[in-house]
Amino acid sequence: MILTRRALVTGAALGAGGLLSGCDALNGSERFQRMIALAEGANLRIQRAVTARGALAREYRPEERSPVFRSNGTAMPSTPLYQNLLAGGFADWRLAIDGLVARPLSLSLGELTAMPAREQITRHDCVEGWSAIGKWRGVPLAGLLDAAGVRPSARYLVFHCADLFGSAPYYESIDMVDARHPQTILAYALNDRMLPVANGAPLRLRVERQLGYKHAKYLMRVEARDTLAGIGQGKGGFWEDVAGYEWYAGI
Ligand SMILES: Nc1nc2c(c(=O)[nH]1)N[C@H]1C(S)=C(S)[C@@H](COP(=O)(O)O)O[C@H]1N2
Ligand SMILES: [Mo]
Repeated sequence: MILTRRALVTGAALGAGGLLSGCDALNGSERFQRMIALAEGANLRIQRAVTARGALAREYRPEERSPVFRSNGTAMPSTPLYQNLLAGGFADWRLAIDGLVARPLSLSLGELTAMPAREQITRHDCVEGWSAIGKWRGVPLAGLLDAAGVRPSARYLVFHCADLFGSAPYYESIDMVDARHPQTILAYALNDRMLPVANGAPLRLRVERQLGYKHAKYLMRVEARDTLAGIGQGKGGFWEDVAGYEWYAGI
């Protein structure tokens, strides 16, 4: 049975006159009409959701960059571990990629900067009411996930950071759709210079379709997991835990 809009309309119109048979009778039923309307609505919502998630964030021209890319949240992690890594020029820093992966990785800054890179000039939007446009250079996360052999059971990536708020480490998480988005990179440079400490040195996440607080700075570890339970208070991020921010902060 092929349903066209015309058939539905005709069915509905004829329904009043009682001249119905077969499919037309079905088309005329109010319950059936409602069902079709609901299904169309659901399809549209799913369609929009799928296409929207994969769409690229706008990229800007070099001259559109903000004169200063301000810092927010932690500007200088105070832990002895981070201070030691910073004092050594991050020569001893490693990024761990582990959890639900076939091949856990431990990558130095030199190894990361030698990998194929992506550059993008994007706008960062913070919920606190400011935006800034900057040029980021970093390693596409999708390639790193393939190198680590992320398991099909992994549903989330959790980003563990070096800075603490009191005794709570900053952390964030994203799903695999955002993890494999072409503009999702682990960035080590801002505006053609190595990342300043205030902006997350030596490595920070750029997840361009989401708000600022999702872009975890001071990365130490990327953990592939099947649940967000058991980390922090279980809401998937520091601000989600302490202030009820949305876990999916799509823009
Ligand atoms: N580790 C860590 N990551 C973080 C934060 C933080 O305090 N610590 N602040 C978040 C917020 S709210 C924003 S808006 C951006 C700010 O990035 P910027 O300092 O480069 O401007 O980093 C996000 N990532
Ligand atoms: Mo923010």
